[in-house]
Amino acid sequence: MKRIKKLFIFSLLALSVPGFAQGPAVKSRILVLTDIENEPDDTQSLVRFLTYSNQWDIEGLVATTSIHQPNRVAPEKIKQLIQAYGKVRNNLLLHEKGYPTTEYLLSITKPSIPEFGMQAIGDGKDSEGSEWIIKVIDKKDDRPVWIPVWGGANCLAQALWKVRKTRAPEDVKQFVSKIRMYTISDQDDTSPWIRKNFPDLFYVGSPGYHAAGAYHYATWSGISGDKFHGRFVGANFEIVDNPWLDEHVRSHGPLGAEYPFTKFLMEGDTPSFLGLIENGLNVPEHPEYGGWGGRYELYKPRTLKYFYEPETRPIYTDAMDEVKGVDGNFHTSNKATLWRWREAFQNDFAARMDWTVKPFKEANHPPKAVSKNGNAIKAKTGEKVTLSAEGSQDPDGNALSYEWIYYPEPGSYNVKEPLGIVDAKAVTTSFTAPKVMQPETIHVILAVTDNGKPALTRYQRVIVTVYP
Ligand SMILES: [Ca+2]
Ligand SMILES: [Ca+2]
Repeated sequence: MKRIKKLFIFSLLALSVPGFAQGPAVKSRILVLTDIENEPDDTQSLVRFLTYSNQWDIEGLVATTSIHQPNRVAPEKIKQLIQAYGKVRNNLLLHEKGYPTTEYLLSITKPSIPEFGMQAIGDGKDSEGSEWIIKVIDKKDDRPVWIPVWGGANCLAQALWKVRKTRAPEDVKQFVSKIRMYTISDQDDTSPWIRKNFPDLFYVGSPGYHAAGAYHYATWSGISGDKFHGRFVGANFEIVDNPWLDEHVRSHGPLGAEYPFTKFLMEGDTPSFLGLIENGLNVPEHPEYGGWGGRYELYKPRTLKYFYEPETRPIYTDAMDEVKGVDGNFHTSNKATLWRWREAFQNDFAARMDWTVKPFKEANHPPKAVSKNGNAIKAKTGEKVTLSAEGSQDPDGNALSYEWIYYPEPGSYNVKEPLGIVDAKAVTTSFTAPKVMQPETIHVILAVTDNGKPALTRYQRVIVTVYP
């Protein structure tokens, strides 16, 4: 009875606000592998991750090794951060529902074995972590399991090794089909091993590579890259630098106090889950669409930094966007696919840190962006395509501003010239469907930003298919 009522209410909501249909009705399942304690940035990433823990069904937090920390795993550090989160959980619940309990999070925190790379693969190398990974993937649940890999991948490699050794090929295939893996470069030699041995595995990774006498930085470095890490002159560095983090994160209660000072780059591991946040822009199953975590296209990657092995298969890897930077110039780079959203995802994190210490009325909450005409529009060449954000709203009653962004790169049309959107800052606007020779897709992103502090942005992605 209750269920029917819920379904009824949900369908009413879906009818009244069509854009909500792609909202968080189904949460993503996530299992994180982290070489936490190798340097400050895993700890930083885990603080941010915990403030979003109500967005997902978190199913595992596994402490691993990596090239930077080959003989140690540090589950105790994960537990320390969960305890700090426990002190602010009640306050987070004033702002949004669904934050998991500390008891639950502690129960899914597991260690891998403290050995490096392929040395930890084979008979007798099972660990609490690798057994847990198998258990989570085997669960009777049709949703895939997203596995952000912040260090080495050998705990997952051992799980795959064991499943392949003990199961029939079709069962291995089924197991692999549930995995969605994102690695922050190759931090041990099991990443290339996984790619080679499991060619069907959904794999997103940006290794960075040497070419033409220069090192090309991995997409993930766009999270906070600075002069030292490749001079991303178009990106705003101030909002990822220590003074900003002092003001908006470290000064904020028991969880903020756990956020360490940045030694190299802020949160190098965070791009692995930024693209899983429900914001209306991110479409996790389509890394080539682009989102807060950057954009990745399916092809064979270049030579890898640490563990060279000829690549045998395509993965989702570095894609290029042309983006206007804060310096006023256009930049075409893989890092730009990530730093283009930096202000929005930093403000979002700052608001969530406010949630850990402030009452509802003193903090900001994101608007709800609505695309009145839905997320898939069909049009013929020469036809007028109407775009409307009518019905967008803000839970704090903030004033909203609108921006319709033509995003050429993910579409098949992919023409860099402006699309001719009549007034890109209006609630309702239009453009004329361009001339095409065959059906082509055009991605238009609606960004709705409130005037709260900090200003928060939510999106709708409208994919217009144009027919000749
Ligand atoms: Ca790491
Ligand atoms: Ca607001």
